[in-house]
Amino acid sequence: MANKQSLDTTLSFPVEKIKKDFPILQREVNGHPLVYFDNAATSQTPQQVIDVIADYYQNYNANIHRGVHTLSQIATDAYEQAREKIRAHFNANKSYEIIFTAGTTHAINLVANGYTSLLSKEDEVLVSALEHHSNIVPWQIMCEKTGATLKVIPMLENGELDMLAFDQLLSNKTKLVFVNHVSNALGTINPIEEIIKKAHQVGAKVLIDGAQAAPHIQADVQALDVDFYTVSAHKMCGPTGVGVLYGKEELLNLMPPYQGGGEMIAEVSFEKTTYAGLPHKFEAGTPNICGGIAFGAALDYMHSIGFDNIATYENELLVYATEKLSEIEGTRIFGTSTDKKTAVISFNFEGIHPYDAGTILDKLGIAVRTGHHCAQPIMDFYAIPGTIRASFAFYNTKAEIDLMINALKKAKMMLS
Ligand code: 7TS
Repeated sequence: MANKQSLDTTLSFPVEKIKKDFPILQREVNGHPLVYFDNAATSQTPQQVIDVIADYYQNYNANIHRGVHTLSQIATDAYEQAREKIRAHFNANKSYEIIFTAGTTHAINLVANGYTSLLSKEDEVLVSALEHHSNIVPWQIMCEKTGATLKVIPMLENGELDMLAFDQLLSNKTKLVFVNHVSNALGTINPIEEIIKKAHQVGAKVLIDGAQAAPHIQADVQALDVDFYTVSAHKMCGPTGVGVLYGKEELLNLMPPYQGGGEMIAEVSFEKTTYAGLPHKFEAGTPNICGGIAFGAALDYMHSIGFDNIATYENELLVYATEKLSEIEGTRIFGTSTDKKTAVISFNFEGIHPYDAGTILDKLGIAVRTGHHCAQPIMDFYAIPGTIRASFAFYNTKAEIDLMINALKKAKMMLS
């Protein structure tokens, strides 16, 4: 414990105070204090956000955009205020360029569905080799329907994209490019500024999957000049089941609606239905009202800590964990730079299955993800079945990393 104290107080970042905001981090798992290193799968929720969720259901639960009654108006205002917070956070030009979705997967499917009516069989689209399945499969479905060709931007051994190959793949046939801002399996931060600029030079539009970047990096969609950007609230201290698609107004207007239903129409008759304007055209049905409001609260919480402070502190955790892990014999880390990475380490031990190591860690209260991380093409590239992935958040500590390192040494002894 003396070790823990001295390590944490050497940092100016008030991590011990921040940790207290997260009730779940006070619990034990399998008789050990929880060490939660599965933040890339989902982040934990601070009391400040839990309070907003409880307040919604205790005080103003109502459907939105449709009631004249007081509660409906309060809920509508809170939901639209959350949209405005999200707009400000990503520096979108207009709040109606922020479409509430169920998360990143839903947001990507919305765009893939929209472009199904805009592409033809002469067109090409490019996807990076570093993608989560949710930024691969919707485009495969879109290509099956349109006859457009899906081409892959390859990756390099160090976990970065092959940008020379990207240059060669781009042509005036390229209509769309899909890349994540940060790889969920490796943590690589992709050079999206360059990708967007080059894609625009040939007239292609770019969708950046920001699911893994958003908890660590504040993207400015106007400065990036990105066409579409997607995020999930549950990876940034918000609840599950809500996220956002940012899209440029003219592109959102070009796409037909994804789903039909209530609240997305201007007028309905059996002869002809006309659609509502943005954002409602893409928000059919009762949305996740409480989730949207809580997403706004989660952003407030993260801003109270500061995205720059978060990035600096998490990088310290990444450098520390990488150093400690590298000292264990037989460790192989995938995605090797620490300056172009968020705080994610994917690794293996020679001769040990990731699942077995992950199971022993769990017995010691340490949560990591093992497996292919919904990024099978990356595992195929390295010819491995999967990795052990430790993904850190700003409420994690070096002392917790020490616990993981000791547990890994134990697991290695037991399994080899
Ligand atoms: N894109 C990336 C880059 C992701 O990491 C994930 C989820 C998604 C899309 C899908 O997000 P959802 O909120 O719609 O499910 N990634 C992970 C992960 O790495 N472990 O569990 C989920």
